[in-house]
Amino acid sequence: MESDISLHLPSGSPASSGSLDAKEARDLDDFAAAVLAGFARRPRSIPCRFFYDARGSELFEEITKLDEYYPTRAETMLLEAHRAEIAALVGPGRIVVEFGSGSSRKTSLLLGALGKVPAYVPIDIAAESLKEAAEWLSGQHEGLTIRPLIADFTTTRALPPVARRKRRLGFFSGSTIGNLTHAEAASFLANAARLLGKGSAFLVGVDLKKPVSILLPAYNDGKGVTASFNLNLLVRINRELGGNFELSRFAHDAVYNETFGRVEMYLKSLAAQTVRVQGRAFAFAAGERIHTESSHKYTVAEFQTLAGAAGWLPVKAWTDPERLFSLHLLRL
Ligand code: AVI
Repeated sequence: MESDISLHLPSGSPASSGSLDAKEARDLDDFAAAVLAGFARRPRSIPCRFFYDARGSELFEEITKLDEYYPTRAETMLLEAHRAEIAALVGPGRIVVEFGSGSSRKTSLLLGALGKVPAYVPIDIAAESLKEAAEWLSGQHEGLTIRPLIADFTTTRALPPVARRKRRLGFFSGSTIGNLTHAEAASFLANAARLLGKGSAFLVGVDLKKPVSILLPAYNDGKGVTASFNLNLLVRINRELGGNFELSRFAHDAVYNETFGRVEMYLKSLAAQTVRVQGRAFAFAAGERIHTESSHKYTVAEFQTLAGAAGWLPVKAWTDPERLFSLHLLRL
């Protein structure tokens, strides 16, 4: 039997009407507005969601395979080691709702361990990666009903009808929650509680606080893949917004901010220079930095407190022997 995949768009969403070209135009407007607003502020910034154009997604895939970038490996190992226990704690017959289309490999491990899953609902704003992930998973799990939902998973208000019938298990992997501020993470967890509903469970992968000697190389690797990932934002501005950034005049910078418990990434101007974007001139001082990403790290207790404030009760948290990464099972 083949798997059953059909795309679901939230009713009334702008993406549910109009052509793909109209959607591309909206995405471009969104990018332009975010860059112009981010450059008008101090410190200057570009939201990290714009990393993931086709090239950025490829570079992120490369990052996940780097020796220095431990999170993907550590989380996959935790899932492999504890999937049977997770499945036993979660119980049978749950609809799986994934926030972000995620790494199909990790999702496949979870789906395989859970046995018969009534439906799988991945939620992501990026239609292309959603489609690719759904297609790959349908090849791995015969007969699986897949209902991808094209939506912003931080604010999704309703699930497709198929997901409303049974109890649900949410899945949010890769420590993507770390890319949200504490306030955004709190509001995401509260929204996820509303969306998944009473009786649901939630499996969340969260990167742990650890020595800077391990953290910083993960965001500043020897091969320079993370630097290319960061600088690709400028390539994207040049291509899509008529920018004239000279890549050799900016450098990748990653630092650990002890006060906020997060790795911060920046693009640093190597000289005093003026750059044009969409016909507007922006002067950069030598050494001035554009903030491009924060990646928050949590102790197990810190994350449980954050989740608890949104109504989630801890069931169990697993960590690896080196204490690199944590996997939290929560319930409502
Ligand atoms: C997607 N996210 C969890 C990654 C992280 O570790 O914050 C993005 C990333 N940025 C640089 N390397 C990886």
